[in-house]
Parts: sequence; C-alpha cells; structure tokens
Amino acid sequence: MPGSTPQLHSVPGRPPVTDLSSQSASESFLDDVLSGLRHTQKFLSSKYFYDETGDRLFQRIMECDDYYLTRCEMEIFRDFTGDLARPLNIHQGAFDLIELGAGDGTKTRHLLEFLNKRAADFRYLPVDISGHILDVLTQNLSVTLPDVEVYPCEGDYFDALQRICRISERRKVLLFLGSNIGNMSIEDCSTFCCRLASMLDPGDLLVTGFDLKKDPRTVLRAYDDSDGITREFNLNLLRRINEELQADFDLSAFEHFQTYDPGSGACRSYLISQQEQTVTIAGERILFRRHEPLFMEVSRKFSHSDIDALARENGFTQISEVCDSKGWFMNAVWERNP
Ligand code: AVJ
Repeated sequence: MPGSTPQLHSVPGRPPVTDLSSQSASESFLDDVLSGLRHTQKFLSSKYFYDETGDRLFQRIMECDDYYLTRCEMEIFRDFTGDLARPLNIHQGAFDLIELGAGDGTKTRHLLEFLNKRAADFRYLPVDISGHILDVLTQNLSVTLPDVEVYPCEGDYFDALQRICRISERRKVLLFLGSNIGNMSIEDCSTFCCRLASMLDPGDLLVTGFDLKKDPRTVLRAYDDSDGITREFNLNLLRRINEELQADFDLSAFEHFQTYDPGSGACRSYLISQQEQTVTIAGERILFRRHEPLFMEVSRKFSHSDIDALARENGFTQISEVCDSKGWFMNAVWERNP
C-alpha cells in the first residue's frame, strides 16, 4: 500500500522507537564542511554528494559506458542470484535484510524477488542518507514487489543501524553494496567493519560489494568520464554548500582532477583551485591558494587477499564470494565470528 508506513514493534525492555530517521542532518553538514576546509589538506566528505541533484548525477554516472561498477554488480545480482543467496540460509528462520546505502535499490530488487519467490520470511530495511532516493525506492517496491515488507530508514549508517538493533531481535543479513566501502580510508574501513561486527551477533551476515583491482586505465576512466559527468558530480557538492550553507563558491574557479594509484588501489578525486580566492561559508572565510587541491573522494580498489584480510582482521570470516564474468567486481559474504 503506497503511502502508508508500516509500524515496527519495539523489543521488550528497550526504548520504543517510533521514527527510524535521524534529526540533526543539517547541523552536522556545516560542521563537517568547515572542519574539512580548515585542515591544511582541505577535504570534503563525499557522503554529502547525494542531494537530489547529486542523486540524479550519480544515476547518469551509473549509466555511462566508462562506469563499469554498477553493471558488474548488477550482473552478479541478476545472473548469479542463487549463488549469492546460498550462504544466507534463507529458510532458517525469520531475518532482517538491512541495506546500508540502498540508493534506488535496482540491484537488490533481484535478490528481493528471489527471496519472495521462495517464501523466505524476511523484512527489508533500506538505509540511506538521501531521503529522496528512499522515497523513490519505497514507491517502486510497493508497485513491483507489494508483498515485501519495507521499512525505509533515513540517516547515517550507524545511527540507523543502532535504531534498527533496538527494535529487531531477528537474525540479520546486512548488505553494503556498490563498492560504497571503497569510499573509506584504510583506517576508517577497519573501524567501520569492527563497529559493524560489534553491533551484530555471531552468525549474522554481511554482504559487501568490492570493486577489484584491474587495468589501471579502466579504473581511471570510470572516474574521469569523457562526458564530464563525474566533474559535474564533484562540482555539485560546492553548489549544494552554496545553497544550503550560505556560501559563495565560484564553481568556474575549480577544476576536477582524478588520480589512480594501482599499488594501493586508491582512486582519488580533487577539485583544484584555479586561482587564489576566498570563499565565505556561514560567515567564515576560507582562503584557497592557486592550484591548491580540495580532496573530494577516495574510491578504493581491492585484491582478493585485501578482502580476505579485511574480514579476518575485523571479526568476520569470509564464507563465500561471487564475482561477475569479467572478474572486475566481487560480492563477498562474511559471517560474524562467535
Ligand atoms: C557510489 C561510492 C560506489 O566510488 O565508485 C562514482 C561514487 N564517485 N563516481 C564510487 C562515485 C564518482 C561511487 N560509489
């Protein structure tokens, strides 16, 4: 039934939860932006790319020929659904399927369809920082898969996950797809996996999408597309800051620059200040030197052994892996250790 929000029951002995959305999004946006720009090596957090325009630009990136990631993972979800679902033990009791950074959920739909067809007892809880994209997702699912129980959760991954853990006693299967894990530094990535492990119970599962190391030219092209959509995607964050945080970035005074280091697997995007300039944000003046880089995003690429090590070092055991036919992308299934 589109428009009606299903109610979740709280776990006895824990505080009742009526709203799965977080409250203070705009305050932390300003704090994060200013603290990044006060650094000697200026940076912005790529999680803020995704306002309505950013969502639309990322949709266009996913459709562009050079950006292979989405098509590779889509192939896994569409053509190897059975392989992917096998280690999930979908008939061993009710479970919650929680997706961190669900986006428009086009890949997940194949898995949901598969689970639904096999009468698996599950609820789907998509988590995303973008309320807009969650609306799109929920609306689509209410039409295409009306039998699946969907509980959208807007907000930060851990805020949302914490709220979910408060109301769910079920076995959990976490999805973290699209190589979103690649957007973290190595340290943040370990901390992230550790924190997930600490919130899960032994036997709970984590399915993660990893973009694999490959021909460095192929990687670089995916983030430096000839249509300039990735460039626009980066500049859009400056426009968003102007609009939402009373700032005055001159978008024409920054140029997009992309790098890939095949050793570490780090693909990084920068906006380079084309001149010495001052930007004012909520009354604070930030000086940019000519050619000074503003670090926007890292998209890390992994080897098979990088992935296995990441699991082992952070409280998980890898129990299964599924790759696309080119061997460019992997969905790894990890089990939370006892
Ligand atoms: C959505 C984080 C997976 O890093 O590949 C695409 C974002 N940035 N092009 C990625 C992105 C530039 C994308 N993720």
